Amino acid sequence: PQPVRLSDYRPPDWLVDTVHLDVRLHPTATRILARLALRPNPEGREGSPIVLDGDELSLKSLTLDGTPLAGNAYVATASALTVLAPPQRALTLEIETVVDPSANTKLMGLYRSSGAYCTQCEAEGFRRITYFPDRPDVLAVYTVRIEAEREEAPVLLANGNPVESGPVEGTSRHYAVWHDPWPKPSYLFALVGGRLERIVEEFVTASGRKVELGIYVEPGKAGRAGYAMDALRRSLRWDEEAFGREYDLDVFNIVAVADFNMGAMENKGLNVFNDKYVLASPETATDADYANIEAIIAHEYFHNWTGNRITCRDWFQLCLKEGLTVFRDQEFSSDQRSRAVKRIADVRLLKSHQFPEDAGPLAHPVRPDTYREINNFYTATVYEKGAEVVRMLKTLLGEDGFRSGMDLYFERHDGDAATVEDFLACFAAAAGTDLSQFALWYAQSGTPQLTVSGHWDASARSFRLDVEQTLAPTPGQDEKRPMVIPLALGLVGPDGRDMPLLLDDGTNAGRGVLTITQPRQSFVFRDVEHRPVPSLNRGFSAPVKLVSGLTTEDLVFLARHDADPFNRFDAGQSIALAHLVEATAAHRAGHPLPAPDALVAALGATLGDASLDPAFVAQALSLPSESDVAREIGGDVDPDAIHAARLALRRALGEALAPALEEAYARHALAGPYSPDAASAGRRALRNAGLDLLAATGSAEGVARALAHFERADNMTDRFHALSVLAHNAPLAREAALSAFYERFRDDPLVVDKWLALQAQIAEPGTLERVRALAAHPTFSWGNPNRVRSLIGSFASINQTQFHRADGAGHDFVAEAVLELDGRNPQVAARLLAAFKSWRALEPVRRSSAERALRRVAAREGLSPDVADIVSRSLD
Ligand code: B3K
Ligand code: ZN
Repeated sequence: PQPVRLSDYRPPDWLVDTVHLDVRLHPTATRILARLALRPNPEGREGSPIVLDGDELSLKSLTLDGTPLAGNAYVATASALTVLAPPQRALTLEIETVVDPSANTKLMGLYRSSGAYCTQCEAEGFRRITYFPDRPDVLAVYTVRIEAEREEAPVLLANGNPVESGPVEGTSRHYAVWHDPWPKPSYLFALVGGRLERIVEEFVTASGRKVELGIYVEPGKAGRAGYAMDALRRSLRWDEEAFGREYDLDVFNIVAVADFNMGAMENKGLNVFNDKYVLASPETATDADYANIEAIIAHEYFHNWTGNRITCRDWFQLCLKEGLTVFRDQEFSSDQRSRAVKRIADVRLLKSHQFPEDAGPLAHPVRPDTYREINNFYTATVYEKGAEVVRMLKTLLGEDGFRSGMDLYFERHDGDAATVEDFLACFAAAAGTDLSQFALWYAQSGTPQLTVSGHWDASARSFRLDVEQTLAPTPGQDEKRPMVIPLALGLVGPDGRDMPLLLDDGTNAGRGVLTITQPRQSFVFRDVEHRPVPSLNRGFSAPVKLVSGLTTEDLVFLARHDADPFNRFDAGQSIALAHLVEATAAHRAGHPLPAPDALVAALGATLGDASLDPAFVAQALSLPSESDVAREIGGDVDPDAIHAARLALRRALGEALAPALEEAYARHALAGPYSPDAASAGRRALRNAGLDLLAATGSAEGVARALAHFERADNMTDRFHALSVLAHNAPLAREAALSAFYERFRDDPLVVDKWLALQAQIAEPGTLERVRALAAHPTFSWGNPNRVRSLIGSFASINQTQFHRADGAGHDFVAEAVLELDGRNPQVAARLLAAFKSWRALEPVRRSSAERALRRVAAREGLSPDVADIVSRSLD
């Protein structure tokens, strides 16, 4: 397909005011009658034909204002319906199409999951249901009538409010009519029909409106929807309190389905979810699952304002809804849990997913300016870096400036299909500042590097910081301009306390944030009595790679004393990362590995500090991942050497810290029934981090402790964590534990997913064979995205040593899997292929095997646009 360019944007020629859909559900032949009230757009091109998008559609009938159109008055293909010379006035088209939901393996448009009918329309799925101007700047009011066999689909849902329902007289069928008063783009359309069970609660909004909250799940699973309901209720309340946003319909429904291409979808008033992010019970879900459910329920709900009431003008503006909504869900989780720990987790995710994307062939700006397949742009860059850009805006403008900008955005653009420029203009106006340089964060891809050095002048009692920013070229962007970088910092004195920040011009470094705008800048602080240790980029105030030149002693000091919890955590990680890079090089050179004394000192202090939140300590104990180390090394990467270095470090820490880890393990044992709250989860996380390091030593006690933990566990967090400790550290105890786990949960697909994912991550040469065998296991299905992501996705994106096997068999296997999947579900296939994104950073042997595998994919005839796009950018 031809690339689409932002610079080619033109307003639609025709607008749609109302849509009436009449949908007769049938397993293989669902009939859709669409009545569209169209009118020429005064801002479009005069006299233009009506061009409607389609995808694998066949037209059954077509009328204009009630009269069938002559065969020469229109052209209908599978991908478009063109009315050639329509009267240039308001008119009504009635379009009849028939689709086969049972044959829809792409899971876009109308499809079936466990027998139920459901839809997914973002980004371009509505055109698989009916011909339509399927673009986000065409907003219409929808009325939907759904009809189905009562037996097959007793529940019938669509967007908006229920209007009427009843039997279809004289038949075994029934119907329901839904009306959504809020104009919306077609990508927010949804309908559901099926045999579903519901939990329901009433919510009263701030202004006293009553809203019925419903969560629909497969029969028998309602008992696992309670936590999602609780999270939903808290989300509605939080958006009122934190952003002044109220819900705007009489009902809010969530439907959980087992077959879903991503996490969830924010359809107006009818969110459809991957059931992985709805269903939870202590026996089946881990603390991490609970936290994800809370965050995703919130995220989709928050889209009601940032995405639905204000939508995107075109798909280039995707970050306008996604980055902003991720920022909002991060803030929600921070308020519900520990802000510091949430920030640590978010930055870990950003560094592990977005930084490599930004450093490889798939790098693209937060707002891309060209795409061939929009579904490939639901990326860590658009979502997570997009959220960081909003966070920087808040840091730069301050709490009040940011809130005024948001208020203005909601006021000015409610009902609009808006752009990034519209969004920034609200903040510029509200805060009276110029944001044109800041806007480069949306346009320039790549991770800026900030090199900072500090110089203390004892006689002048001053401290100078020299700051240099650079941004390396990325695909399509050879020249870069300097960015606006909010650098939050503190100067930590010898007593561990922050010193006052007085710039030499007498001004206070406002709120502890320096604003970097130039390639090179210096800042001089006065009245600095002692040599400080600068704590830079506090709270990760900007998504940059910081090169600070701090010594290991400085980092150990910050790990003990920094008042900023993020930097306190990060200091320990920096020590670990530097150690791992050095140890990897030593391993490759056949030299003895260095001793991790500094890290032992830092972590020993952290473990010994009873004032710290256990969840924080658990984060501190969890080392940078193998791919974090690979990213830090940057090129000529040997995953086996990284693995060996990391394993040796875990062993050394387990040995050196054994007494403290054992003590923490004992002290944080919880009594009483499982509760998913953040404090309890933090204690479990700390115990489990200890369990892991103690077992990494390979000692009999370490393994026995993990085995006992596994056998005594009364919740999935403990049970699964112990299983994973055994799987990674205790080859002899592993198989029995894995089969016991499987036997216990074999009928629970979401738990079986954990079992699949864990086995795919074992860093041993036998894993590839194991994964092949599991792909043939009756529990696996290429048709279910959760199964595929658990088994094949985990192997490719987490198991660095086995995916990147030196003999190339891992690369070949994933390439084959991509090709196998592509005929069935291109979106899932393309996502899997993106696991190759850092292939150029590998050492030469693995690098050429990755390239061979990519070329094999590229050579296949008839690739989907999704896979063709990823493979061609990967090889560019
Ligand atoms: N907006 C959806 C993602 C749609 C992905 C389409 N390929 C979920 C979300 O971000 O909330
Ligand atoms: Zn979203």
